[in-house]
Amino acid sequence: MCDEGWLEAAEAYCACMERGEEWGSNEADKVLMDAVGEGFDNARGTFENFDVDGDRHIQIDELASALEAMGENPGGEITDEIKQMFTEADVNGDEVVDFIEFLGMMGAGNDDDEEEEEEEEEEGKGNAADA
Ligand SMILES: [Ca+2]
Ligand SMILES: [Ca+2]
Repeated sequence: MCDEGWLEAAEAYCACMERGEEWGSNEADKVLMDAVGEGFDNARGTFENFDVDGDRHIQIDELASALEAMGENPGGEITDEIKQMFTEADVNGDEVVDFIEFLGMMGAGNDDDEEEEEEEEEEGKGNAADA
C-alpha cells in the first residue's frame, strides 16, 4: 500500500548510514518513520540481523548464514542457489546488498498478499515496418 513511503524511507535510511548517523536522528527521518510504521522497523531489524558485521550491507556469506539460521540453507554454505539469490538481489552489482535491495529481495520471495499484475500492453506493435 505504501510502497513509495517505504522506498523513500529506505533511501533516507541508506543516506543516513552513508553519513554515519543513527537512523531517525533527524526530523525528516522521524517523519518518515512515522509514515511507514512498524513494518518498516521490522524489516530494518531483519536487515540488521542479516548484517552480522554491522557495515549496513549484506555480503553473500551473511546471506548464507542468515538463511542457515532460518533453516533454509543447512550447512550455511554459499551454494549456487544462494549465489543466484544474491545476484538477483544485488541490483546495482556492487556485490553487496543494501537495505533498498534487501527490501526488494524480501518482496520477491513473499508475494502472498499481493498478486502480481501481469497485464501486458501490446500497443504499438506491428507498425514498425511502415516507413
Ligand atoms: Ca555486512
Ligand atoms: Ca548492491
